[in-house]
Amino acid sequence: MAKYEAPDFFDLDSLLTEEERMVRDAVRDWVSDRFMPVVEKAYSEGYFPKDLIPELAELGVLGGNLDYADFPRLGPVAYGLVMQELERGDSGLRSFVSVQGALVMFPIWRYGSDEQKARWLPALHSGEAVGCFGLTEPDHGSDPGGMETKAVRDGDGFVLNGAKMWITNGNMAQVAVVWAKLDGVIHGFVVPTDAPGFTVREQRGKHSLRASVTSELIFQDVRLPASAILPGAKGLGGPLSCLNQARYGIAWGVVGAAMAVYDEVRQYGLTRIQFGKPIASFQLYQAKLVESLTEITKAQLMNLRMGRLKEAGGVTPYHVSMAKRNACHHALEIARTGRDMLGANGVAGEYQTMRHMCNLESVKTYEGTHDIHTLILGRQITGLDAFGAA
Ligand code: TGC
Ligand code: FAD
Repeated sequence: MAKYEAPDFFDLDSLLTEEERMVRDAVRDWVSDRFMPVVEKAYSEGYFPKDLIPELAELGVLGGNLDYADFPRLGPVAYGLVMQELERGDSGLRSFVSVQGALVMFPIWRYGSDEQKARWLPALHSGEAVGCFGLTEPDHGSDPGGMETKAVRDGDGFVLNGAKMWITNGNMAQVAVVWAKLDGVIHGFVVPTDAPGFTVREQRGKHSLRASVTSELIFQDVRLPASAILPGAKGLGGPLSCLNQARYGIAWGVVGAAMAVYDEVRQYGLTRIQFGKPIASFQLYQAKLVESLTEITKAQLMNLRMGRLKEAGGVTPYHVSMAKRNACHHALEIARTGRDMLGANGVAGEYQTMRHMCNLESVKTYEGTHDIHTLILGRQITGLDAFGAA
């Protein structure tokens, strides 16, 4: 495989701090040296390379942005760059880190008791424990407010019943952050996956995110102590605030996947000869490269601005929705076009473009589909709610 040359057409590198560049370069090198050699086998055989978790922990990327104990406290831009570099490797790798940090550690850190924080945050940061986040249900995806999973009071504690589906990291997790209705209001519960009555089933047969574990969670009379509830979260705003964190990372991440595709296709075009010339010398090939690089550059600029706003405390969920929606749409289009530009080699596992393309189909769907982010932004722009419109 040719050495990766990351596209940076507008010299955004010069707008980064030295620390941000160092963090980015450390993760970029780790992905090249440690992840790229194993990703194709993991993807084709359908497993997450768990043995690399201690190395990810060593890089400080598991919840590394949280202000807790001796965590490295990565700033928003450094965190975004980490996501970009991880997803340059594979969306499944970024998903693992996103879920662990933004969807499991973040709610415990933001809404948890001191006891929950002490029990789980250090273990999740060091990779000794893996977490998963259960919001989606078989009958409630885009509309999580309709969830049927229910907790009822039982003495001092609770009893949990219901099911979650499409849950990243499920079968690898020791702990699940589960969202359920208690007296009709959504609350979060920190549930050890070995609790009696808790069953986890892997969802096999995906044609996307194959190097990521996806599972169904089933709760049948799972008894929980009073200390299992997240004391600070009440209502749908609880899980949605976690999604703001994860969607922020996805906006950066998918640009990494698009950068990997662009680099592969550009290098291929320079060496693949047809009609006696490199195919990159043909105008149609160049036009596709130009479109791809332009969209990558626009998304990189949007992400950097979003990161600086986040640093200053000025980012809103609407900025995040626009960045996630835009970056996923264009990354997927770039990957689809890139697959075509590689000809027959575009379907071979030796090249990474089709793997990214298949992954991005999921990334466009999860954490709010393209349509749902359109409706979120449409409501913000007009003040009119089109979610339930006929
Ligand atoms: P709506 O009326 O808009 O809001 C209900 C309450 O929530 C508050 N809220 C937010 N709070 C924080 N951040 C946000 N982004 C928020 N959006 C809304 C809102 O203020 C309100 O609060 P209150 O106090 O007034 O009750 O809700 P709605 O029922 O109209 O629903 C719309 C909504 C927002 C749920 C929908 O647009 C949506 O986002 N659906 C998408 C669901 C989704 O993204 N699921 C993701 C599951 S996790 C996942 O996919 C992980 S993949 C990870 C990986 O592998 O990387
Ligand atoms: P649906 O909500 O059924 O939507 C189907 C289609 O209808 C979409 O095109 C959608 O845009 C459209 N649609 C829905 N509502 C409207 C509307 N009002 N107007 C117009 N169009 C609409 N969830 C978790 O909780 N935790 C996880 O860790 C997790 N990991 C995932 C990993 C993978 C690989 C995948 C694929 C999904 C994961 N999810 C997870 C679930 C994901 O968040 C949901 O799939 C997503 O929110 C969409 O829900 P749905 O699949 O039920 O689609």
